[in-house]
Amino acid sequence: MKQTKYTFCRICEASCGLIAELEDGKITSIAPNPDHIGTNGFACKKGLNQHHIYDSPDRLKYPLKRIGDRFERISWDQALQEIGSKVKALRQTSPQSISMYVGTAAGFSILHPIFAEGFMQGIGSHNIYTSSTQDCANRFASASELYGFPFYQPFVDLDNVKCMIVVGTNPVVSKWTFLQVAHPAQRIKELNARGARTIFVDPRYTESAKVGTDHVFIRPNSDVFFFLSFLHELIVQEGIDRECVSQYMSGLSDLENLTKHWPAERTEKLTCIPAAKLKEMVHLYITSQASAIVTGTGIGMGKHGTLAHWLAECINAVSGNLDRKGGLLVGQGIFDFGKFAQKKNLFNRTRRSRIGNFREINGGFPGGILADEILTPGDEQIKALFVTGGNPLLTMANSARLRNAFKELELLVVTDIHLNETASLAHYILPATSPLERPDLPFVFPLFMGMQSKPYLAATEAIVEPSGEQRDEATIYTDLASACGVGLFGTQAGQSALRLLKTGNSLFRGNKQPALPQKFLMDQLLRMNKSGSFKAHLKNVNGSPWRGAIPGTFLGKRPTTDDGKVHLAPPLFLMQAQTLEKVFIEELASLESGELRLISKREHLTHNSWTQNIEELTRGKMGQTNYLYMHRDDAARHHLHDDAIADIHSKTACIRLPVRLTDDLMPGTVAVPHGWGHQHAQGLTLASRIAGANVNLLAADGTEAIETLSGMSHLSGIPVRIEPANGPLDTGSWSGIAETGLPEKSGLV
Ligand SMILES: Nc1nc2c(c(=O)[nH]1)N[C@H]1C(S)=C(S)[C@@H](COP(=O)(O)OP(=O)(O)OC[C@H]3O[C@@H](n4cnc5c(=O)[nH]c(N)nc54)[C@H](O)[C@@H]3O)O[C@H]1N2
Ligand SMILES: Nc1nc2c(c(=O)[nH]1)N[C@H]1C(S)=C(S)[C@@H](COP(=O)(O)OP(=O)(O)OC[C@H]3O[C@@H](n4cnc5c(=O)[nH]c(N)nc54)[C@H](O)[C@@H]3O)O[C@H]1N2
Ligand code: SF4
Ligand SMILES: [Mo]
Repeated sequence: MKQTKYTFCRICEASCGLIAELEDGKITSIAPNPDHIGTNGFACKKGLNQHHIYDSPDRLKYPLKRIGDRFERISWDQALQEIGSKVKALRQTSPQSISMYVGTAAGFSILHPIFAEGFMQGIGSHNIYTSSTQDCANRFASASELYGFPFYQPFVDLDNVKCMIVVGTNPVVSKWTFLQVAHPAQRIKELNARGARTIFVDPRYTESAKVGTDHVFIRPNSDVFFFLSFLHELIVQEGIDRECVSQYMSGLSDLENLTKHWPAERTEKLTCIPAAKLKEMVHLYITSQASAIVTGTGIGMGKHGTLAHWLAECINAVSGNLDRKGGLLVGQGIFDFGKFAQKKNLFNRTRRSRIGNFREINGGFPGGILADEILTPGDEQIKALFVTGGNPLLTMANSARLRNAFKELELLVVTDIHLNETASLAHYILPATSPLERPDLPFVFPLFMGMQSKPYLAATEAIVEPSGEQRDEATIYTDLASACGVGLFGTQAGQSALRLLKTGNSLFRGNKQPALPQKFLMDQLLRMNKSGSFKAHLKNVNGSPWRGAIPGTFLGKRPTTDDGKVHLAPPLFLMQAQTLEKVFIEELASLESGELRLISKREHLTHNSWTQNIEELTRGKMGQTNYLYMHRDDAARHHLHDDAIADIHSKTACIRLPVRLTDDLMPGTVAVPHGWGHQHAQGLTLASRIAGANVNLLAADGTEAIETLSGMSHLSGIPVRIEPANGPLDTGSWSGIAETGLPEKSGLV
């Protein structure tokens, strides 16, 4: 039987509206939905081919248990019971010995992260790690200090902005971050067509920069100095909206004191942005009247991501562009999340990590100390880890060390749709439903914070049934809580209610896996917040019109700082800024020595580490390996040419990759895409046969390698040394290439 079903994509923030064609319950094709009011017929190749990922013969269908170096199918009852009894035993000694890593795929389901967090609350452990210290904890740390709430993330008013300065994000490939924008290339072109200036500040002449009106190269990791000079110049050119600042903000004089040491003439040597160019940019930013600086992971993954992001936010705020038409808006979702969080004291936990004394940011500790937390003996040493919707062994810093740490765990439970490299080390693997096998509401940022460039609300059914025993994560974590003898969210009454709901719902599911009534739970969320019903939104297959972010609704009204003002100069940040003199000297020395800096590079056809197991996304030369991208002058200096094989050395490891020459990188900067190097994944048949190396072998972990204000790992701007390879192309090693030049093979278990 043929059917047509409407849904939306849950791979990235664009959340494109999709139409799936089905035959006998299986998806045969996916097309963009041309009538969708938010995404207007846009979708990318990943989204349109996702059914091949979920229908792959490698898809996890049953719970698995590792016996020796093999996995055996077991029943859900056995898996839950055995995991539960191990957790109970560990919990008696220390609840903190049980930890969780929440990956980015979890964020693309509304219930998954809530129930995973609820499980950890039930366990009584605060040892939670998330992929946010790989991508955005700097933004959360900054917003917590400035506005009192991590999720106040101002976003550009794309419809009205006249001068947009984009620093460290490549929306044409990534499809924007911290804002839902479908078809970014078209949106940027629309801006240009109505006379706006779109300036990209990036060490690479990116796909986005090519669409923008201007591009400026910047030395990796020097953004903090660029923003210091920008703010300095903004003050000199009298671009401060003093009335707005005095009414709604505090701390301007501290910023003035800080920036006076950093005129553009001083920082140009390091940033490689001529002072005259920066002054011109500031002039344009001031005179355009509707301006915005937009940042992304390029600065977050750098060394001083929190300070850099903080300064960018300050520039937007003190110039009067925050909360103004054409500047930056602070959205609101189906409820006032900021007020709610303040009332419930949600994000003000003050715990410190056992290793390194790091603060919790958004209820999570830095991923960069996870290996140390596992390897360092002590009362709260981590002995068990739940990994949910992530693949830390490819995506986190110093993967080789992390992998050795994971081998020491007494219990590793991975909930995923594939047997990836992290799952390959697990004691138990729990198969999850795929995005298209679960009902859902939009991504948390639009739903809770209104972070959309075209506002709408939507709901989707599960459009296909799982073909095995896969379960949704809300059900998995409720069952795990029962098996571990704890109540989800720490309440036994709540746990009993959820169990009842699940039993009731499962009665009507015939042969299907038992499950919580997900649609009912999401319906309650909508109704509680007077946002319609799940059913009503389902009917609007093209999205339901929704209120957009309104200028003038934030300042003086919603910040949740103690005095309701924007705190421009948090003491913690000012203190950290004192170290910048030393940093500047070191960075300059590095530049002058000709030291190469390695940055990341996202690609159209890969999504972090999980899209390389299907033919549709790996065809052609570019789909068979990642490359080392180099400027041709750098390559010549290092005796390298197109397709030559290079060894890339960092402080932690060496990886070997073929070279691709480009004129798009600034000299002194090289780039390697992440998420590659699947040779040790037991269950990724295709991906494990293709080439490529894991670039995160080159990133350092441990307390010294972490950005202290936010706990961010340093994954971009890494100092590297490059030379022609003195051995064969790497076909898959965990510790990189040994110094002898021979690929070091390590066994799986
Ligand atoms: N060098 C370098 N490293 C980086 C980055 C970089 O730019 N450079 N980028 C970083 C960024 S931005 C991020 S967010 C992190 C990502 O880090 P992770 O979240 O650890 O990695 P992903 O590869 O996104 O892993 C997602 C996993 O979820 C699984 N999955 C997909 N759908 C579902 C589902 O519905 N349920 C469940 N349970 N699992 C599902 C996939 O199979 C995959 O294994 O890594 C980062 N690491
Ligand atoms: N196709 C695809 N789309 C994705 C993903 C994917 O893996 N593939 N991942 C998704 C995820 S999880 C996220 S978080 C978002 C991230 O979305 P973005 O933040 O847009 O990520 P990138 O595309 O990596 O853009 C980072 C940019 O920063 C630049 N850069 C690197 N170092 C520096 C520096 O020191 N200074 C400056 N100024 N720039 C620098 C890089 O050259 C790059 O252009 O993308 C999402 N979308
Ligand atoms: S752009 Fe993102 S949301 Fe849209 S189809 Fe591609 S992966 Fe899915
Ligand atoms: Mo991310």
